[in-house]
Amino acid sequence: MKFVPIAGFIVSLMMSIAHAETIWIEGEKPAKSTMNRHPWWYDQVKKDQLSGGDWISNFAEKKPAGEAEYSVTAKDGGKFEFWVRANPTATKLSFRLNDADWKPIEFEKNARDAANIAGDGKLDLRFIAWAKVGSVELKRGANTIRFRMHSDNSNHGGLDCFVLSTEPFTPRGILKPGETPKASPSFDKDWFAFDPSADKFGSSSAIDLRFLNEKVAGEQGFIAAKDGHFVHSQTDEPVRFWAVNGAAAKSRDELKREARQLAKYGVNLVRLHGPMFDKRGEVDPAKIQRAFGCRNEGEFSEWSMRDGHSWVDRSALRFESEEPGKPASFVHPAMDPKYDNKPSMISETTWNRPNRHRSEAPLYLAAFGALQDSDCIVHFAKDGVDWSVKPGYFMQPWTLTAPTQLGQFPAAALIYRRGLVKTGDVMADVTLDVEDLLKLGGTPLPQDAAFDELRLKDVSQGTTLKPGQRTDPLVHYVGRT
Ligand SMILES: [Ca+2]
Repeated sequence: MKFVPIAGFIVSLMMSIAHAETIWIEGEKPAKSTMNRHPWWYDQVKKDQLSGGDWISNFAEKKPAGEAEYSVTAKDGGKFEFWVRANPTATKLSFRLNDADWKPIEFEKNARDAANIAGDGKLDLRFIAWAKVGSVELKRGANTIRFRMHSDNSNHGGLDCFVLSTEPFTPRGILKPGETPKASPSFDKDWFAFDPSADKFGSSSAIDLRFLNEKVAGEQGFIAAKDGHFVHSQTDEPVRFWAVNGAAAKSRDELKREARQLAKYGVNLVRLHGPMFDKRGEVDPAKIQRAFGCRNEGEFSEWSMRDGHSWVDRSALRFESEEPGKPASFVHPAMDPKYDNKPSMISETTWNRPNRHRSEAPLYLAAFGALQDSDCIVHFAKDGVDWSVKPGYFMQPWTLTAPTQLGQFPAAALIYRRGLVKTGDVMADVTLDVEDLLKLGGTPLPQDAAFDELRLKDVSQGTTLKPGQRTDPLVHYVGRT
């Protein structure tokens, strides 16, 4: 009898191995098709950016919607994640599984990993993106999937491939699960592609910090301010917040996955970027629902490098000046004074890309945040759920889901939240006159770093303090202020 549990375990293991199945089908290989390709424009795309070197497309002004049918064989049948790689731009694409009704595929909320594939590089309709269609039930053996392209403009559309998988699938361009990208020949031999497979959030992970958070946020009551810190109001237990601006997910499914990812990496607060209240200042539940359920406005901006902007590699650890060769600049957003014994929060900060020193950020903020006893540090910005250089179509300066940032979060969050760097003594205690402050009279503490170009516009000119009146800015690196 004592062998039974082991045998049972082996059988269940075998079943789970047998069940894992990923089916990848090329759009350009249908069993039947009524698509009309547009030979000299719409179908002129960069074939090397398409799986299998081609897609199936439809663009025909006076013809009915294009349809293509595919045979799909599932070894065991059951529940599959369903993904398509298709043109997301002003398209209408529907699918029909076996004898079920036609269903539209939602690209607006779900498009991921988007790329312009126009052969001539023009910004027109010719794009490609992955989208998770949802979860479907496949029969054991033969199934049929049909796609219909019925866009308002000439029924246009393009389908590169589609995937059905019993395991979590992460889109990575034309790479199939388990495939590695070709290393660029210019790469040093010590470099390797950072390309982890989809996270299954298994219990064997050594870096999972989910246990640091409550089971459900608010279990120990609302967060309150007490003795200069945040506490759980029912227990008075102090709490520091390692936070991100986000979240990036646009659908409920994805948000669930992202919330789990954030908890794993040590995050315990998400800052919603935008007003969650109405004109009277009352909380608007619809806005909160939208923010959590589907939309995250303001995250998908374009790469913001304009006339007059420059790019300098600066190490914050060395206080390097904005202008190379100039004296060190002892200002930094991590410098965090506490005011009037209230909890203190750095509401958004990061090391922007491009910058070779970006990997300093998480450990720097964790160590000096803990030393200064900051109560919350919000990292800007969680703009993608998956590891990606470009979470949206454009590259952004602050993408967090990168090895240099989120990749270091487990260690950094632990240092900060657990106080593994000890809180320093009070090094400067400054009494300020409220009237002076209201006149923006400034303080002897260095505040320069708290201003970016947007905030500086609100400050009246001529408030700079004279040399000798300032507290040594390095005070922030030895203790509290
Ligand atoms: Ca293809």
